[in-house]
Amino acid sequence: MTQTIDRRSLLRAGAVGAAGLGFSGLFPAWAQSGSAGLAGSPGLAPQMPTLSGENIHLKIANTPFTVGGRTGHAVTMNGVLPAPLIRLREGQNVRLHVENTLDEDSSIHWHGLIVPFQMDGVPGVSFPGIKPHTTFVYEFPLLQSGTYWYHSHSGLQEQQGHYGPIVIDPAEPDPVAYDREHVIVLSDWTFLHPHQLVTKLKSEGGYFNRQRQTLFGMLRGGPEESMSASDRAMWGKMRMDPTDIADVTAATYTYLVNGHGPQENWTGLFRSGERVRLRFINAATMTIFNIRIPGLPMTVVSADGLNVRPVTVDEFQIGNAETYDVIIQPTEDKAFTLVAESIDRSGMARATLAPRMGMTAPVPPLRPRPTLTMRDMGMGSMDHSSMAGMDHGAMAGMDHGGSHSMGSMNMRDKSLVPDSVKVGVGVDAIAMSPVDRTGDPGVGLEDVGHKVLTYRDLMSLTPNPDTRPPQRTIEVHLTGNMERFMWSFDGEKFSEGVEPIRFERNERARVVLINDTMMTHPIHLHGHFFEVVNGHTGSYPRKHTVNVLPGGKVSLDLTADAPGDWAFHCHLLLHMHAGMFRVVTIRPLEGDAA
Ligand SMILES: [Cu+2]
Repeated sequence: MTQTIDRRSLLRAGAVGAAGLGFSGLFPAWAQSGSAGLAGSPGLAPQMPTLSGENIHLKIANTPFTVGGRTGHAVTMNGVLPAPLIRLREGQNVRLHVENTLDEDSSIHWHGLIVPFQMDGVPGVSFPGIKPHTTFVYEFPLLQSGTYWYHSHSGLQEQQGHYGPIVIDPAEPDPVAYDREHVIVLSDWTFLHPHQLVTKLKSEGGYFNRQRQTLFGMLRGGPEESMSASDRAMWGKMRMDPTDIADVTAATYTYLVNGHGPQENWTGLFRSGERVRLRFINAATMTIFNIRIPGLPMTVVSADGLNVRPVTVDEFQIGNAETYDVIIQPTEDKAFTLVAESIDRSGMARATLAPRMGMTAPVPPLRPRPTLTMRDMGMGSMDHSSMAGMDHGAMAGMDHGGSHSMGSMNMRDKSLVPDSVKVGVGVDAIAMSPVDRTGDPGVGLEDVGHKVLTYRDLMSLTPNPDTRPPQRTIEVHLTGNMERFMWSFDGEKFSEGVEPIRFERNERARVVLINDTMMTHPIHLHGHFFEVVNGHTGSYPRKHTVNVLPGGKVSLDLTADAPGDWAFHCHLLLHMHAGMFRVVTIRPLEGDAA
């Protein structure tokens, strides 16, 4: 029911946007933001505050933040949300003076930047953090170019607005031609204190999932109606919930584009015929987005900051902390709506691309909510008929008898669990036959009737720098207990005593991530780019963050060339906070005896 109300109010917001053109003076100033792009143009300021040069000053502070007519408490940098755009040039040096005016520790991590580990900004791993009312100076050379971002790695500050974009211009001529560019920072805002989010999720894993399937819902209708009788019976038998796609939903979140809610309708300007570069950054803490611009194809030209061979799509899914640059070329004098639907389709971020301020395009309604499939449950290689024929006891040795809540399975037959996975209350399932899903477009996008990007579509524009085959393979299981909101690697949540994952310096290793849960986890390794093994040997896309689909496995080839201690974690903030985190240790350090 809540969902119906949310959807209606969103539609209403869209209608106001469309009808309100003539009297935009009625909107408060914050509702009228528009931009000519990063370069600006006469009469219109550049898109957002921009910091450049060798010395950059950032001040972390408590500030009010207003969206949808309501004001809440944010943690910002230089008083704005998102934080200022930091625009630098490949090959330069930068000193970033970060003043923490909070009464608690803070930090900044430069997401995707290749820096000495002491500059990586993860408290307790790479440095002690920035103490209250002190300044820390980060200093490093810029060894790369592209679209990146920065955010707090302390507590849950990122949820409170502590994030901003980074653009690094290439030293050599840019292989991507464009006439204009916009940065598109996507995020999720809540007026709840993030600790309240955690408390609610701990008390009931599906707290914010207002869309959960119930037996009543099944009878009443909804997407389950399109499921076969055997599917329905199977879901029921397993007491699992095929609509459990996101932990935190539009029930509490307002989805933002450049700090603007759907009603504020941030607008990016273009002139008809221009090639416009959109630099998408998913800075959300708990939201994976599906991006489309109805009526405009998008040509993906870079992923996680690095150039890829251009590939044209109608839609793409962007995990937390991923970035994609796309080129659009609108040839008509009309407005387009930029739609960023949350993966569970409980809500959307919305913006407008238009030749002039005040123009809008129709806002499409949220599409029907997706449901999980057998592949999402880690039964990808079993065909449907064999599933349907399975009896309860044979179901992968899991005992559902003692479970009364949906979405939970109790592990019984431990012989089926890999030795590396610690069995306990924190693990409610193991994917019995995980499959390579790099050719899949993402949960809910299998059947949308147009071209959706997959990882298999991505090929590095330049040959992979290290073509050595991996010397060894390690497996890391992504594990959890959804109902109890417990998240971990290999069944073990992070704590001081947990062993780091160790690599020899310059070792070439294959890391296989196996997702035993029914959620998509965007997994991030600091200090490195790894190759996503997707069939294009020698031209694998090199990324810092990879979405691992439910029941899926992804192989990453890693050259462990950055000595030091690095964070390795799920970029869903509350999953990381719950323990889906490890330290990766690469030795020897500079100066260590051989
Ligand atoms: Cu996760």
